[in-house]
Amino acid sequence: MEHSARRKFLKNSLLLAAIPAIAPLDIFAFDQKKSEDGTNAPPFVFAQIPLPYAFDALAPHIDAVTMEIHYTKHHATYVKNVNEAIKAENLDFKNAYDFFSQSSKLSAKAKNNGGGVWNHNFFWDSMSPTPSAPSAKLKAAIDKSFGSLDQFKEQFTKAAIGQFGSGWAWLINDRGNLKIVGTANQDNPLMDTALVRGTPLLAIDVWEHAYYLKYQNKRPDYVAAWWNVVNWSQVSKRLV
Ligand code: MN3
Repeated sequence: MEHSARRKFLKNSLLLAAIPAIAPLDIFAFDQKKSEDGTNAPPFVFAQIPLPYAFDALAPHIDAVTMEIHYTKHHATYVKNVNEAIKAENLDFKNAYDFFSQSSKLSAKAKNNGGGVWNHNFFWDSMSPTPSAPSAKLKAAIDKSFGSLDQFKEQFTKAAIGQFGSGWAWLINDRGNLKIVGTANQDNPLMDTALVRGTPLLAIDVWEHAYYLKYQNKRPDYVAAWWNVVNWSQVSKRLV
């Protein structure tokens, strides 16, 4: 390759490498709070999705008191705090993707609470009292990346149990490759600060507030029970 062609090739490679692995997905637009006139006029602010089931719907795997406190106290507080930060700091993002893709520029209050809102919306929407199974497409992608559904569950469980302190375990789609990643606190794989970025497909909250009332220190029991309420049809829809 001659010199200038090589330079052009390198430049193009760098540009390609800079394209984030995140697909903007309409199905994740559940955090887009509309203005009072019904439009998405700026600034973008975060909102809680309505819980897709009753507080006691996931019992006995997740008990009603934990669900109620988690949704009405923890999650609601993240909404209040991030929207306070958006106002006080005059933040003007188009949507949550825009927000997280610039998380390295955000204050700790904006980043942590914004992650807190989005992650919980995603988490509620990843569970259901109605059993379901992965679609053929998702099953094939899981087999390709992990060998089998059982091997995937084993590795994901390990990541969830092994996440030190407060955080999350995620299944993400990184341009066709499914990966399991952990994030601390309220970080998520959409953030430009994430070690591994990708489109989230499934997540489990492993903060103690997610399980301590029923399971106390026994995080492995919580994770084992949680598999019973995974909304596989929703997870399947996220693989596009
Ligand atoms: Mn939580």
